[in-house]
Parts: sequence; structure tokens; C-alpha cells
Amino acid sequence: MRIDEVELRIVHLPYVSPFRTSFGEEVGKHALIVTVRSDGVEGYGEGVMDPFPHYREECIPGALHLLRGAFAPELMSRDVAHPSEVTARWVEWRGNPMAKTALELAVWDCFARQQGVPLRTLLGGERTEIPVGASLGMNPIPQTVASVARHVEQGYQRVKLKIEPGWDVDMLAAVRADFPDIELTVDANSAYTLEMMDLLHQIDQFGLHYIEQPLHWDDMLDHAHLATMLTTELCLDESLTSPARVKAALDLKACTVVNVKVGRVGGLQSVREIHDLCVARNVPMWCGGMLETGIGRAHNIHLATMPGFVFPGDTASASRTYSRDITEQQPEATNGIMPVPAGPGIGVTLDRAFVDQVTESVEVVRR
Ligand code: OSB
Ligand code: MG
Repeated sequence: MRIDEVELRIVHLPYVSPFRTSFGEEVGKHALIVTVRSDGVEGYGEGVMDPFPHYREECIPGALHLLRGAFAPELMSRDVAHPSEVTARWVEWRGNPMAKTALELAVWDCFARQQGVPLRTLLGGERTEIPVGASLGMNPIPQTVASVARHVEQGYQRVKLKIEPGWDVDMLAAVRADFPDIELTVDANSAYTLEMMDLLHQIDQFGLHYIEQPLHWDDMLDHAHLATMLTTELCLDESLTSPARVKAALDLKACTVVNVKVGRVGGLQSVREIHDLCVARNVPMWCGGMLETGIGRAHNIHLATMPGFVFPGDTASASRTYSRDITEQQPEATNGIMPVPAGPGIGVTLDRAFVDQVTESVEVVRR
């Protein structure tokens, strides 16, 4: 395929309610929506970097700079035989997996649409629905317990609670008092250190399935140490930025569960490599989320159909996050089951009038 144009668009959407984690509170989403055009067919990708680097170190201005000045021109300078080869062309530019992914995803979607197949088919995903859980931001305890009740009632297959020091033991005790047996996990987004072993030992007592990223956002060694001191399993999120880093984490026993976010690991080809590694080592994976719009959410649903994604992921109903999304189809889960959008590519299309309303900037890079 020959890519003729790459469109880089920043949209801004309000969340239904503020989302608070240990790294801050967000009231809305700035999303980078990338469109590629090839032979009259469009494909869409989404970048999950924020305006400022609170989760990992990428940010939107940096991503635009690299996409405009390096990745898009390189992509359009030569034909693409298959989307799996795209990110290898950008290795001379180090890091920046989220920026690379935003464009790579658009190429995968465009390629699948040209072939007339759902994206999941290109990835070897045979399932037409996936199990999902929900990630709950930090709120006062009564609100949190009520929110857990609502999500359990709606059938979500696991509930994940955001924690930080001082926002952990009492909240977990309250939730466990009402829901002693539900599948429960916590996500600290790097808020703890090994100096806080007392707290971590208390968190270890709540029968959690796993603890997600308790320590520093780029660490492996401390997590490997922590794993020997807890009975609860560890899952890494922030620290896993490439197939090589996943292999290192597994070799070091820094985690026994893997959260895959396509943007963090550098694209779908990286996801495929991580998937095959985890399947070969019998390591369970699940698909994380970054409160994506309908474009990124649809990509997540397709990739989570790969057979190694055995635990429920964070790709819950779009309506939990947005009252109006930028796609015409809004993926919704029923009883903790999310249907894979049908049709070619990622199976969703842009609501163009609404996209224009919420666009903050748009530019087109041509071949
Ligand atoms: O750590 O998984 C995370 C959202 C933004 C940044 C980091 C994380 C999250 C979530 C939300 O947990 C998951 C979702 O509903 O998309
Ligand atoms: Mg996380």
C-alpha cells in the first residue's frame, strides 16, 4: 500500500466524571487521532500520550513534532507491504512508543479495511467478544462502595480500584466488607516504595488477584524484590515499554501478570511479540486502557481477541467515560462481555460533524 496523507488531529472531550489516580485528577481527554489515507481508504489510530507527562514521559507536543517531522514522512517515502513492518522503519528514532503506535495503528486499520477483513483477523483473534472489567478512579469511600456495587450489578468480571498511600487499607476494608468474594485488583500507578512495606503487607491481606504497578514507573528490580515479600501477585503496567522489557521483567520475576497497552509497548507488532512470549511462558495477559475515545477503544477490543488475553481487561463500556464519543458506534459491554465491532478494520467510523466540533488542531502531512 502507498500512503498518500497522514492527518494529525487533537480532539478534546470531557469525561462523564473526573478520573483521579495517584498521579492526578483529569476532567477530560486530549486525544491525538491519526488518519492515514491510501487509495481512497482511510484508517484510524489514537495516541494515548497526554499534554503533560504524568503516566510515562511522552507528551502531545513531542508526539506531533516527531510524527510531522520524522515518522509520517518516512512512512510515506516507501510503499508498505504489510503493517507489521512499519515500526521497524522508525528504529533510528529512539523510544517514543506512543507516538509511533498512533500512526502504526492507523496503518493496520487502513490495511484491514483494504483487505475487507476485521482487524482481529489479521491478529489471529477468533473471538467475537471479550471479557471486560472496569477501572474505578479514587473517590470517597461511600461513593467507591456504591460504584463497586453498580459495576458488579452490571456484570463486570473484575473491579480494579486505584490506590495510593493513605487511600488503600480503609477503602479496601470497606469494599471487602460488602463484597468479600468478587474478583478485585488494585492499581497504584507507582505510588509506593519499598520503604512502605507495612502498608504493602496490609494491602496483601485483601485477597486481591494482583497489585498493578505499586513501585516506580520505570522499575523492575524493586518489583522483583517486592514479589518475594508478598503473597499477592504483581502485574506491571508502566514499566513494560517493549517486548524486550517484558522479557526482562519475566526473567527477573518482577511480575507474573502482564498488562498490555498497545501505545506503551510501541504498536501492534510489539503486542504480537509480547503475546507470543507470554503464551510460550504461560503468563496471563490482559488489555489495559487509557480512557481512549472510540478509536483507541475499538483497537483495544480487537487486540484483546488474541488467545493469550485470558484475564478481563479495562476496555469497559464507552458510556462510562464519555456521554458523547467521536465514533458513530459506541462499544458497550453487557454482563461483562464486550462485542467486537463488526465490519472491516476496527469496525467503527468517525462522527465527522462531532469530531469537527471537538477538534483543537488539525494538520495534514502529504507524501
Ligand atoms: O494505569 O491503567 C492505568 C487510565 C489512564 C492512565 C492509566 C491507567 C488508566 C486506567 C483507566 O486505569 C482504564 C480505562 O478505563 O481505560
Ligand atoms: Mg495501570
